Amino acid sequence: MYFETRSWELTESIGLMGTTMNSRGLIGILLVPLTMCQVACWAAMPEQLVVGEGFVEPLGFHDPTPTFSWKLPVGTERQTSYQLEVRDVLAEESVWDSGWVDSDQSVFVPYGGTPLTSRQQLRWRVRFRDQDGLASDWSTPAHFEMGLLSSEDWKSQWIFQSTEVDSNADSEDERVAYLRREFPVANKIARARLYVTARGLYEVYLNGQKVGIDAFTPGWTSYANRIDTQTYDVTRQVKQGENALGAMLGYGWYAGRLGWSKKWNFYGNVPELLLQLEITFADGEVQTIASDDAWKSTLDGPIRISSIYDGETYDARKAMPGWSDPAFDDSSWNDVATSAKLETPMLTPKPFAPVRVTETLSTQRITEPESGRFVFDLGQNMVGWPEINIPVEKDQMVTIRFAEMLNPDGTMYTANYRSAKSIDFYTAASTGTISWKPTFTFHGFRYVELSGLPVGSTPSADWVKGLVLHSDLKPVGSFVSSHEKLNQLQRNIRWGQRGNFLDIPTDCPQRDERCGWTGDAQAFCPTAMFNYDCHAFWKSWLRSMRDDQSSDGRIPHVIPDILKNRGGSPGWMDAATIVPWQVYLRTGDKEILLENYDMMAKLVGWYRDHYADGVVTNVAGFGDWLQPYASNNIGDTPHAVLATLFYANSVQILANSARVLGKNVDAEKYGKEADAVKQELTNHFFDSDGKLQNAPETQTAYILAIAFDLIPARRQAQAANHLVRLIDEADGHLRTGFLGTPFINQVLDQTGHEEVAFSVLFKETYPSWFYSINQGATTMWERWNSYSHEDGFGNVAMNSFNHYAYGAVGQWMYERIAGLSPDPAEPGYKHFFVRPIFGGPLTSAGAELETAYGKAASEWRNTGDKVEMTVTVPSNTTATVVFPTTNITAIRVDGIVLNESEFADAMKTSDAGQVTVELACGVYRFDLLALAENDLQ
Ligand code: RAM
Repeated sequence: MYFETRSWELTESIGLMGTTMNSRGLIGILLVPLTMCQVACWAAMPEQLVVGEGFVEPLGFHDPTPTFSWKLPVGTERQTSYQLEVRDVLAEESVWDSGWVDSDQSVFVPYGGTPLTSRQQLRWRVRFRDQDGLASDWSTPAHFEMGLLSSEDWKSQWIFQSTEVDSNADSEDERVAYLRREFPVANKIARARLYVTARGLYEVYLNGQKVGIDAFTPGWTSYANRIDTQTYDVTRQVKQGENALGAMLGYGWYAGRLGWSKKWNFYGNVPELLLQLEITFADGEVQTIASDDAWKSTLDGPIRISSIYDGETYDARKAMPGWSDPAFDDSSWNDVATSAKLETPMLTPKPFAPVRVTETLSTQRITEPESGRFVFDLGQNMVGWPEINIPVEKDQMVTIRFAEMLNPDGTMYTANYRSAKSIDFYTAASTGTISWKPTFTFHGFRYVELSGLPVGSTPSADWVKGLVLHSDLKPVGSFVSSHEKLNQLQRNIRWGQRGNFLDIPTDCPQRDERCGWTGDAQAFCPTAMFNYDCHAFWKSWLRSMRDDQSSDGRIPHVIPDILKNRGGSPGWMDAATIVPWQVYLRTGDKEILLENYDMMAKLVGWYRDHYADGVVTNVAGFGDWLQPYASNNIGDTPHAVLATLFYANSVQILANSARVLGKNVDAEKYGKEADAVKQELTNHFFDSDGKLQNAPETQTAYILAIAFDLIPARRQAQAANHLVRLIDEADGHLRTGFLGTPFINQVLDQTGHEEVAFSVLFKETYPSWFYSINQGATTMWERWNSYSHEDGFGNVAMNSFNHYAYGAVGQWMYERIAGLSPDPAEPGYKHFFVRPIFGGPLTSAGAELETAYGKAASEWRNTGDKVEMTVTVPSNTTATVVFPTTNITAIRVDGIVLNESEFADAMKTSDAGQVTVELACGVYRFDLLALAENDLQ
């Protein structure tokens, strides 16, 4: 019976392939290997089932009304209907059956059953009908399990070590607390779940073994409003008989030093733990071990101090072997203090991936610039921990220092950490070899310096490794070209993202800052979405933004807000509109607009209250931050200009969001407001020649007015000419800061100045992307000249070597150099554009993106007599290829002129006269024969 079913499936698959091949006209040579694979292993069922924002079989899921997404098998053109079933595993009953639904929607399909409840275990499966009406088999089922969805689920108490009872504690120290309790388990265990969180940072141990592989849990949210919780399956770690739970508590972002002044440490004074271990026995009985007054604690463990900024001090002589095993003697430990009130209104499962070690870097080079101080070069500026394996001498303290750069004499350059000490200390209990890494601190570094080693030690490369830490997001995109420096730029952008996506999007990861700066985040968001799947990451951060929005509508400068100054900086505050819109555009998830809609409207309201006759007034902020050659940090573009341009952009995004959400009255109202502001600002700030008036001319003012589409088309063309003039006057260089830089290439390109766009990007001299690379950058820098061979280090007051903001150019590299961009009309790559430009010194470029539907890709290669283009369109999507030419006869598909090929009907001409072709899923190869100058567009 089984065999018969399979063979029936296979015949159908092969038949299906035959039809789809013909109807899609794929290029034979590329299709052959694909087809062979499909005959051998293809099963016509949906694959890669995920819940919510890309969660694969999550444990401790957060959303009681999730969405479901699946991919169609390669070779299926499109879905015409689907059926989805969700079952409760323990109750063995269906909780939702969608029935057959006529729809091509295969991503973010909303759950239609009764809201899911805490601890519920679910299994779901889906099937679909394809373009020919053929039904697939059911998918392999996927599981997920809910976490504790409400604060009400917690029967535990917050527990902590009060510093008053411990003479070892100094009030200035961020002393790590160790907590423990033992418990017997009498029956046979069916399953065990650990639900846990902290005000501060925690690591939990069960019977001597760390639970999970996550770091920096529970992460950083607006703690007064929400604290995330974790769920772990500990069935295998709990045993019948005696057990012990242990926890370490670090001060972290909650109680530790934050910001460049002690006064901003306001969340709480000491870290606290909340924990609930639920053991279900074979007979269904549940035993719960909670955090409560049965726990004991001490501050006298080996981690003496651990501070995010300052580093960790470890004294191995204080090690407490077996402290989280049963039968440890804790008689010298204190009773914990408890607080029964949960206080934080929301304790909910963490809605995105935790921080984990994602890569280990090896030492590339060792130097000894000063006697007894060994400097290990990891070859890459990174964020995380050192892992040291070194010889030590009893009672000797090894000092571990970090630096992103070296001074000219080879010593560590640490001045740019400002007040963050960022030093780890290890004191040895006995002579021998040790292996160690810190726990509740992280460092931003390329170099590690060890001193205090046994006299006469000869260092070796395996003494130091770099453990790279960041939110464990799935890499989804890649960009590569024929130009090594452009590829280095792409690597630097990715490293900038990895270094600054440690639970929240930070400005920098190394100095006494490391905050969720909103301006940097909105600038980098589109690029970030190409490199990693950060959909859920942004969603969570936006929740903190909603929590911290001030009542008058302003968005604080940093989220979570530790500055407590309520914000108000144009371009920074607008993260509230730009980030939700960009995430929607790139995922198709409408919920992100819905969740943030009120926040957007409140921000727009604030702008409105400060606006009259074409200008937003009474506004301050960071301006066009760090514009080169400006008289101060805020650049030359006045606040009023920036505020007005961002107001117009934000109200337009609000109107667009209202339209997407079907809020038609709002859409019309805000649409009118946007139109009026645009018209008035045009009249106020631009003369009839598109030249700036009532304000100094700056590149950024022109760039933003065009990028946000705020001035009429004719004036945009004129304004672009003025922009090009300003760039000429700057000897072909940018004069833009954090706000203008992200759009400079895009604006030049969209206004017909592609070659200027390329030349700005490929400039080797200051200020430019390649300039930093020429000075040795392995990630993005805060300033183009944070260091230069000629002048040394930049202004130490703000000199980060890991600052992703200027990495925002990655968007243009993906979208235009490689040519892959989403379509706002069918977001999330349901339909997308392939619009490469073959410019600059490049002979090839390409990008791949794993969309929710499957892989989309665009590659081109100029062989001299032709440009070969390869386009990949995933199942259930369509794409429009826009060829950079008006000459149809130059385009060949499989050697045949395009308008004589089977694509003739799918061809169109764009408004600009360029040839376009509409494609269904498949892999396509086009050849563009040598183009005459005047054919190029
Ligand atoms: C700096 C931060 C950040 C920037 C603000 C205005 O301190 O590093 O990048 O957004 O200032």
